Amino acid sequence: MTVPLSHPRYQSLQIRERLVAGVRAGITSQEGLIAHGRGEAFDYLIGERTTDSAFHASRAAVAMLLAAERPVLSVNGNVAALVPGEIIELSRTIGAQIEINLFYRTDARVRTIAGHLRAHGASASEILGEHPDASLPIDHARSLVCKGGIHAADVVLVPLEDGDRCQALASMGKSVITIDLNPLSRTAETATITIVDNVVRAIPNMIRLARQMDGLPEDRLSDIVLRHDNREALQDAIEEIVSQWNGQG
Ligand code: PTJ
Repeated sequence: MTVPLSHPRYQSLQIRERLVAGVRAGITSQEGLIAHGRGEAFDYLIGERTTDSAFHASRAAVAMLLAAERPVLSVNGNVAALVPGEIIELSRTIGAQIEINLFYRTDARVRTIAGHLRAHGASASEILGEHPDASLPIDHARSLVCKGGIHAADVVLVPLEDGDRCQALASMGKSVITIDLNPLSRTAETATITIVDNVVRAIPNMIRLARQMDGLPEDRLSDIVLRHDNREALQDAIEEIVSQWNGQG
C-alpha cells in the first residue's frame, strides 16, 4: 500500500511498511511485528518525539561508547529492517563492531541480515555473528555470540532487547545500553543506560552526538556517564508521558 504523505500517521505507517518488508525479505521475524506493536503503543504515549530524558540518556550512552575499549552494537531483525545504514554509520563514528544476535535465531536469517547490512555499505569484516564461537550464560539460542565481539566487549548496545540477555551481559561485568520505548520493561530496568525512544530517532541522534562529542577527554566522558542515573531517567520518562497527557508536554 502506498501511504500518501498527507496522512497524519505517515511516519508511523512508513515504519510499519519497512518492518513488513523486512519480514518478507527474511530479515525480521514475525514476532518482530508484534514487538513493534508494543513499541508503537508506547511511542504514541510518548508523543512520537525524543523527550528530554531520552536525549540526556542518548548523550550518556554516546559518552560510554566513546570511552569504551571494545564497544559492540548488537543488531536484531527489527533494527536491521529499520535503521540498517544508520547502525553502520554509528559503528564507524564511535569505532564499534556490529554483531548480529537474534532472539529467534536461524542461520538463514543471520545470513540474510548480514547480506542486508553489506548491501547498505558494510564490509564483510565489519559484521560479526555468522560464525559464533562463544556463548553467554543463558539457556537460549541468543546465547550464541562471537569471542572477538559481544563476548569480549566492555560496552554493548542492545536495542529492542529482552531482559534475560540484558541480565546475562550485566552479570559478565559488561555495561549495557538499550533503546526501548517501554520504560517499564525488565530490560529498561536492568540496563546500565536505557534510552526510552524509538530506534528510528535514537540512532540518528546518537550519530549526531557522537560527532559533536568525539575528541572529548576521557575524564569529561566518564563524568557524563557517572552523572547519569538510569532509575532517575526512567522515572523522568514516565513523568514526561504523564505530563504529555495532562496537556503540559
Ligand atoms: O530479530 P530477533 O529474532 O532478535 O527478535 C527481535 C524481537 C524484538 C522480536 C525480540 O527481541 C523480542 O521479542 O523483543 P521483546 O521482548 O518483545 O521486546 C522488544 C521491546 O522493544 C519492547 O519493550 C518494545 O516496546 C520495544 N520496541 C519495539 N519497537 C521499538 C521498540 N523500542 C524502540 N524502538 C522501536 N522501534
